[in-house]
Amino acid sequence: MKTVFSPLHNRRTATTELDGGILIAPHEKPSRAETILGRVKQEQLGEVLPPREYGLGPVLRVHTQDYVDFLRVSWADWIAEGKPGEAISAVWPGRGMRHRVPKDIDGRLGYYSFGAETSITEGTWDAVCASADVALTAQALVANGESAAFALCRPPGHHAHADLFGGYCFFNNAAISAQAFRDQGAKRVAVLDVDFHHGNGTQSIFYQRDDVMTISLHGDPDLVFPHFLGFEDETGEGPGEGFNLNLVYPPGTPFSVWLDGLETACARIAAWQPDALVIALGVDTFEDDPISFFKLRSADYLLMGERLGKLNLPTLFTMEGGYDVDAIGVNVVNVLKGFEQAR
Ligand code: OKS
Ligand code: MG
Ligand code: ZN
Repeated sequence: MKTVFSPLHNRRTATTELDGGILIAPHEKPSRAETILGRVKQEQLGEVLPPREYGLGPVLRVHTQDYVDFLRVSWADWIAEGKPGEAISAVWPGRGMRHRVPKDIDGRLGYYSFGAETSITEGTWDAVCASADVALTAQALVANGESAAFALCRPPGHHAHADLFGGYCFFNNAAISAQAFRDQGAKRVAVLDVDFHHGNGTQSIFYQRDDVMTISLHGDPDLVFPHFLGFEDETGEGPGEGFNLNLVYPPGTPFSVWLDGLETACARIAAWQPDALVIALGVDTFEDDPISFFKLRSADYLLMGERLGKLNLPTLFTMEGGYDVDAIGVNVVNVLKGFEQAR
């Protein structure tokens, strides 16, 4: 399987994440991508390619123009106001307040985000654009006949809505890619999110549509991020009714239990016979992940990949979460190797 990777991910080097009332060094850090790349090479998974540049056209198929414009200028606007730290929102439009875009940067940061853990920094825009290019380049490989490809995206994307950033995500690389498959003629596309967290952005973007099915397995949002979306009674809306599936699990969930959910997800996908599959691949389901509560072990990722491979669909993997950097390379590449073994 080919991997697409851009060194421009390094333009995102945030130094602050608001966590537990203090600013910590972000969990979502450059060494994550470098470690995965190292393991891809060590295991000789396949060729590593740089991305092509696609510009904002495919991004604007799922994100709003005003949101994209905001992201492009947010750092410059923050600096122009003479702010001393990284750009972090401290205010949001609460219940009963107006949902309109304010002029000042503090107001716009709140309007376009849903959390304070994700700071905007000098190179963030460059890295975000490169991450989407990585996804689109890998998507094109699959659209042009490769059986599968790995988009080593950083920053990740699955939490980003059409006009919201948060959860370390800015552009929703999985959603952008799913839409690209549609725009290139695929009739039905499934997005399966195996990251520990709910893929709230992806769900939201396709919630009213019957051409892109979204499924996510994740930790119970009653207990964990993103807190306000991802419950099992969210099944889609209007024409999208029945095209969203959330599979929610409690703290301590082992692979044996999680695999039941994957089986349910795979059965639903297989029955629908999509033309393409996008896997939002996070490995923060790992037992030693610092921010999550599932108990998957490194060997389990081989079996996960094997089950995904058995779907026998043209498959794009987009990299999402996973924060135990010591294990992230092994776990990610285990999924991809298991997948290939099943083909
Ligand atoms: C806040 C924790 C924020 C968690 C963000 C989750 C990022 C992630 N203290 N998404 O898949 O891994
Ligand atoms: Mg998930
Ligand atoms: Zn995650």
